[in-house]
Order: sequence, then structure tokens, then C-alpha cells
Amino acid sequence: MDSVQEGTRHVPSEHGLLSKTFRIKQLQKLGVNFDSWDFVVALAGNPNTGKSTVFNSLTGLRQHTGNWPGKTVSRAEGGFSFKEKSYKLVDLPGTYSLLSTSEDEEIARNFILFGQPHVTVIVADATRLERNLNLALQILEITPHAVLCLNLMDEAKRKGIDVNVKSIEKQLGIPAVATTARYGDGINELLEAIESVAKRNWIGKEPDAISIPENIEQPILDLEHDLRAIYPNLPNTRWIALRLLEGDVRIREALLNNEFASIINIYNQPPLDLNEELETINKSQASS
Ligand SMILES: Nc1nc2c(ncn2[C@@H]2O[C@H](COP(=O)(O)OP(=O)(O)O)[C@@H](O)[C@H]2O)c(=O)[nH]1
Ligand SMILES: [Mg+2]
Repeated sequence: MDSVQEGTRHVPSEHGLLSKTFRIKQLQKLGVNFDSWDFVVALAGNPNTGKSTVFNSLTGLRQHTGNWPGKTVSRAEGGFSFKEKSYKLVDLPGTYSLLSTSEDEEIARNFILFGQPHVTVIVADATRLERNLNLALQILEITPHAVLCLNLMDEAKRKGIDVNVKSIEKQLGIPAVATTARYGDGINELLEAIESVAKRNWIGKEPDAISIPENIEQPILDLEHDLRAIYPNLPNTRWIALRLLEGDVRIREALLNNEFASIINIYNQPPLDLNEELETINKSQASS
């Protein structure tokens, strides 16, 4: 693959049979050929919402594997640059929640919590908004630096579902972009939104704060204080304190076993070369 390749945008012709190609100015798909970046962007969402399609159209990578086998964190990563800034894009496993009821959920949750991406893009199926926005709300509990990508808009249109993008944007307090990733539609707008959140230029209203009564707020603050004293590098202590108060067993276990420390270390390592990694996996499979 060329190390630098200009972005292309495919849209169906009027008759839907042929596809025209438009160039997205200022997008360079870097594949796995990058060793530094200005921003880290995570792609999260329910399964089958088009995460890998978005991933491929931004990085130029084709053989995407949602491959995060076992506890060894094997990340689907690729790079792109847009308007002079470079981005590392991480495709997370598809999940319906972040409650760590499965390994995939844990991987996605840990990355958003501890990988501390500059931007988390939530790819949602516009035809199944209720279920998809549930995950979005869980992500927004961890980070406000997110973009909602309302994908499969062609399907929504076909089914007569009218999605009020501006209203969703206003209520969530993050940029929302309508896309049909299969045809590259809306990808340019998605890039603009990612850029504005990455650079912290997005000025949205704060999402409606859940008011927490004083008799609960104080224990949260106390617990956060204790967590910081024991685990000085632990990010998102408020979120963790809330889960502990809810009685989340996995979080308690992870703290007691010091699992979080090793996770934070993994995310600080340089990116993995996806091709090299796939080769290693293929070789080990062939020899076993
Ligand atoms: N109609 C339509 N199909 C899409 C769109 N985006 C992705 N798909 C298709 O939806 C399926 C799942 O996409 P994929 O990117 O693998 O989803 P992921 O599981 O979230 O990674 C694939 O067959 C894609 O071609 C879209 O905007 N419109
Ligand atoms: Mg995928």
C-alpha cells in the first residue's frame, strides 16, 4: 500500500449501479505506516454498525479483523492524517454495553477508560437508535470527548425513519454526524467533527448533568480521594468510584489485582504493526 494516499469517497450514481469517486481533500490514509500521531481516536459501537467500514475508509486498510484475542491486547489500529494533524485510529470490538459482562465489553471499556483516547467516535445504527444510544450514554459517563456517527442513514431513509440529528446533538452535547459509510457519505463531516473535538474546539452545551444528592456525593468524593492515594496514575476515578459504590465486582477485582496498572502500561506502548501481527497469528495457527 502507498504510504500516503489521498482519501476517496464513493457515492452511488443516480441509478445506484455505478459508483463515482470524489476526493476528500486533506485526508491521507496512512494504513499501518505511521509511528507517531497527534491524536488517538477510538471507534466504539454496537456490532454491525459500520465501525470497520469507517475504519477502512479513513485508514485505507482493508483486511480488518476485529481481532482482540484473549487478554493479550491485540489492537486493530491504523493511521490517517487530516489537515496537517495525524491520528491513530483504534477499532474497538463491537459491544452493546460497557458493563464488562463479556471480554469484548471489558476490552472496549478499558480502552476508553485507560487508553484515554482524545476522541471516541460512537458509531450508531440510525435504524436502531434506542439500543445504540444506550451505549452512547455509557460512554459519555466516562468521557465527554466524543462524536456520534449516525451511520446506515441510507437504511434509515429506506425504512422511513426520520433522524433528527441536530436534536440528538443538542441533547447529548457532542457533535452528531449523519453518515452512510458504505458509500463514503458524511465521512468528510465526520472528519471535521473529530478534528474539532480532538483540538477541543467543540463548543457544545454540557450534557444534562444528573444531580447527585449530597449524601451520595460525599462518599463518591471520599472514595475518589482514597483511590487517588492508592493508585496515583488511575484516570477517571469518579467513574470507578461510582462503579464501586454500585457493587461492580469486576472493577473491585481489577483494583485488588492491580490489573489496571498493567492495562495502563500496555496503552502507553508504541502501536503494533497490524500486518506483522496478522502474520504472527497466521504462523502460529499454521504451526499448531
Ligand atoms: N447500507 C449500509 N450498509 C453499511 C453501511 N456501513 C456499513 N455497512 C455494512 O454493514 C455491515 C457491517 O459493517 P462493519 O463495518 O463490518 O460493521 P462493524 O461490525 O461495526 O465493524 C457490512 O456489510 C457493511 O458493508 C451504511 O452506511 N449503509
Ligand atoms: Mg468490525
